Amino acid sequence: MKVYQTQDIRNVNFAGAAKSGKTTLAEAILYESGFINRLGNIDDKNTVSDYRPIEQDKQNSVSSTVLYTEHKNKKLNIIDTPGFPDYKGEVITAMNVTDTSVITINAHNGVETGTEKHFNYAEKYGLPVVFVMNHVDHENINFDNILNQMKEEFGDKIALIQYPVNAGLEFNSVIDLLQMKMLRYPEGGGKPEILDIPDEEKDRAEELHGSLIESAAEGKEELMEKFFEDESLTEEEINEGLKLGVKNRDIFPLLVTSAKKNMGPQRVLDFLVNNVPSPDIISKRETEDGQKEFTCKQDDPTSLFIFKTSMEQHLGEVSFFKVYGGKATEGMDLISTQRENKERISQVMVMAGKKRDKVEEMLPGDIGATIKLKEAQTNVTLADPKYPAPLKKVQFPAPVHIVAIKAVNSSDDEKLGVALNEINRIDPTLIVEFSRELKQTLIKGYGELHINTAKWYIENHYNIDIEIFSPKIPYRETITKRAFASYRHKKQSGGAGQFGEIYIMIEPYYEGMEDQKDYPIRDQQIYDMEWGGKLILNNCIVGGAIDTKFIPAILKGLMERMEEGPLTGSYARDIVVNVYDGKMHPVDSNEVSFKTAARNAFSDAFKQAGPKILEPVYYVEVMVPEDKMGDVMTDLQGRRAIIEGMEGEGKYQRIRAKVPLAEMDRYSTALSSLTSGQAEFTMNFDSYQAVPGDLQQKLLKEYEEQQKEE
Ligand SMILES: Nc1nc2c(ncn2[C@@H]2O[C@H](COP(=O)(O)OP(=O)(O)OP(=O)(O)O)[C@@H](O)[C@H]2O)c(=O)[nH]1
Ligand SMILES: [Mg+2]
Repeated sequence: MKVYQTQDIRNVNFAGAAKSGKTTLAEAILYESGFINRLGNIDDKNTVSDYRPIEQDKQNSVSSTVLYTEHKNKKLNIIDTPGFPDYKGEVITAMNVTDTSVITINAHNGVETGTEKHFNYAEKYGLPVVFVMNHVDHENINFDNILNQMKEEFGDKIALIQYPVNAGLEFNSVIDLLQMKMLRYPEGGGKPEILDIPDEEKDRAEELHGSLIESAAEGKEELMEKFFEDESLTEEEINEGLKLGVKNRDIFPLLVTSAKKNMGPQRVLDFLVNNVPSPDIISKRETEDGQKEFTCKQDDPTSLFIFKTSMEQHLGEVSFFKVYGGKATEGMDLISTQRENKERISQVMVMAGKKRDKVEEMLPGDIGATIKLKEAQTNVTLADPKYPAPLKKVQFPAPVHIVAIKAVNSSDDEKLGVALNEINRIDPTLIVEFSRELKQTLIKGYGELHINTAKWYIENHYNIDIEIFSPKIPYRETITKRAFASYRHKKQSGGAGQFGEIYIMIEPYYEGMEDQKDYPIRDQQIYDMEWGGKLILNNCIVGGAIDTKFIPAILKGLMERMEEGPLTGSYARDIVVNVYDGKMHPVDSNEVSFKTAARNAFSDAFKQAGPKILEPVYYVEVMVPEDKMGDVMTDLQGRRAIIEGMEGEGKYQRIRAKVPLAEMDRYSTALSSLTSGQAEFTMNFDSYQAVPGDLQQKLLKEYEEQQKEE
């Protein structure tokens, strides 16, 4: 494969609502540019982009696919992204490493939530946008209606490049406002006949052509002058203005296709190659320390940013990168910023789904892949040893859907661990974590679909039977008032006996509290619990009733109970223990005896000290369209939420609330069905709060029963 100069490269992502036709459009573009000689489609499960078994099974994209082709001596790199909202991590990544976003709109559905969300991402990352109205071959398509919707959503920067003459089942023609011709596609699509605009379309075409010229001229003074003088511009001049307008996000061009019938993709291909900016003009990435901005220059130090990792049959782990500086050459040694270790680029490849080709070298702005890296993962930079600065990582929103997972057969535990690790390498937004506290493996993602994708891989690719269930809640235990207890541990069986006796008074700890005065404190130790809160141990023993050497054993006994709280076995927190008396035996007292005595005295005192179970409460923000607000509020109230406020933001309302974690189980699914996927939410840990009395009773009972079973 030949080496492309930076100015001859175009990097675009295909985004837009689920099923709007991104993969089908990509397929037609690959076909029209001669990259493939047979046009695949979704139904036949033979597209280049949806090549993974899971995608063929589900008939939708699950992961983004990097594609490339050549047209008019330009290299077009496409990242085809999956449209379902749970795969937003893939879209965000693609937006980070491409230079233009092609957003498809399903003419049958109009502007969808997914369209808006992806448009917002493009805005956030400063990417030019090209709209493609696809699916225009459905019955009852009203082009003008959708155009109005689009203008309402995305403003008046939309510039019509084409409009359909006969949208609907008979669709086969568009008026191309750049060429001022009618393009009529033959049965089966492909190359159109180029015809004069029919009389009945002339007025409309002229008017729209005029507006197109005007928007094209707007960005450039010379064009504006020329336009005023001649009242027109040539196709070349319009393209020049469009290019500038597109790059500056002043113009969002709109093209029209039926990707499935291959009517229109060829013009999209032409348009992209001619009108969207090359990486030298627009592509940039800062180093993490902000010291340097890489702008795809060859005389910069080599800097390859790994944005994606995939597992491929026969190849193993493949790392996709974008060259932000210098160039990538086969056999070069670079520094991986992950651990500042050496990584060799054994091969430089270009990939399009399963197809691949080798390249000798790759210049800045281009997108390629390599294999056999030792350990470098997604979001790592492979850099020139002389300038080993990591580039800024792609930032993902925090996961909001958490489940617990386990292998049905414990003999599969290790295999499951390997599988989960690989899944996380491929999709860094699926976070896997073993909770020591809950003794559960947790997977965190963006929603049920996201988790089910992992499940599919584990069951079908790794062949492991698994169970997915709601995770336990990390409750805490504490006390609300003083209590006394004593415990005598005494054992005489055969040889050496055991004896330890202890008297304690416990009290709730709170920030800024004063030490109790009833028992003079001889020594105080303060421990910060790993899980939050404190344990304070006051040694108030007088007259050597218990030898100081037994204090560590007492502490150990207390800690064991802090770790496994007396009420429900959850972590305990914020407790002051005053040890004020005890007894020893000259021969039988030892560490075990005092540890046991401390454990039991602590448990007894705890249960009398107005014990409370605390639950984690999260700060939740929901963005919801105004008309769905009532339903979402009612639902939140049913989840014991405390609403803290709401504010309007455009046509959305932002609801701020505090909600117990126990009530947030599968909230993403509930919210999505309440609002037809139009709402979004974030959640972050806020604090621990006492659970209501009835819930406490229920939890106590559950624990009691569980103890009986064990
Ligand atoms: N009638 C018609 N069907 C289309 C058109 N484009 C795509 N389709 C069909 O619509 C469905 C979705 O197409 P895809 O190409 O998978 O859409 P996508 O946007 O890649 O979907 P996701 O990746 O899942 O978001 C498939 O069944 C396609 O065959 C079109 O222009 N007209
Ligand atoms: Mg797709």
